[in-house]
Amino acid sequence: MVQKMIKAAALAGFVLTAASAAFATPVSYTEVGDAGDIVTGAVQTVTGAAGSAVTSIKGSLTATAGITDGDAFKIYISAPSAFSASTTGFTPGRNSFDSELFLFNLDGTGIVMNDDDPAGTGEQSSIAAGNAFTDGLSAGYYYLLITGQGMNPTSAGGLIFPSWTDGTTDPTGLYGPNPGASAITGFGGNSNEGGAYSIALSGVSIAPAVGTVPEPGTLGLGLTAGLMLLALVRRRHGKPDAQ
Ligand SMILES: [Ca+2]
Ligand SMILES: [Ca+2]
Ligand SMILES: [Ca+2]
Repeated sequence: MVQKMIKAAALAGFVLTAASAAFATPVSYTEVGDAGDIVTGAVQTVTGAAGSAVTSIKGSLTATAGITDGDAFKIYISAPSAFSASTTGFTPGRNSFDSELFLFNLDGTGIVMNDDDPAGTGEQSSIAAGNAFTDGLSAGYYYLLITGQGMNPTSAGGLIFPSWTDGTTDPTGLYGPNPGASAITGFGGNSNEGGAYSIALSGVSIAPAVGTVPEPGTLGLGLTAGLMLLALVRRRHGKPDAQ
C-alpha cells in the first residue's frame, strides 16, 4: 500500500514538474521604451518564463525628422530549422509601413535580411523557416533588428547586406552578408517608413533555466516533490511507517 502511494505521489510530482514546463504560457513581448539599434542604445532582451515559446514582439519605430529609428531585440532561437520572423500579418494600426528585418550574431556580424516579403504579399518583411541562412545555426542568442526601408546596416567592410537601391537587387530576396562585411558600426541612409509593428515569430523561446528540463535532475525534483507530498498525507492520517 505504502509503496503504491509512494509511486503515485512520485508520479504526480513528476507530471506536475513536466507539465509546468510544457504548458508555459506563450510570450508576446512588448518593447519597453525604445529599443536600441545594436549600434546606439541598449538592445532589449526578450524576457518571460523560462522555456516559454515567444510568439511575437510588438513595438514601434518613431519618426523624428525622418525616421532613423531601428529596434533590436536579443532573442533565443531554440529551434533554428523552425525559426521565422514576419511582419506580414497586418492588423489595423500595425505593420502598415515598409519594413526590413535583419538577423545578426551577437558579435554584430550579419546573418540574413529581407526587405519585402518573398511571397509577394507586400512591403512588409518575412524571413521564412527553412532557409539556407538560418537552418545551420546553433540554438542560442541572436539579435533581431527591424527598421523602416532605407536604413542599411554598415560596417568597416562596407554595407553588410545588399541594398535594393543598387538597381540590381530584388528587394523580395533573402540575403546573407556581402563579402568583406564585418560587424555593424552604423547605418547608411534613413527611412521615411515607420510606426507600430508586430513581428510574428516561430522557433524562438525564453531560454530554459540552467539545470532544469529535460535533464535527469527534473526526475529528482519530481520525486522529491512527490515524497514530500506523501509525507504530508501520512502525517495527517497519523499512520506509522510500515517496515
Ligand atoms: Ca522603438
Ligand atoms: Ca529604437
Ligand atoms: Ca520592405
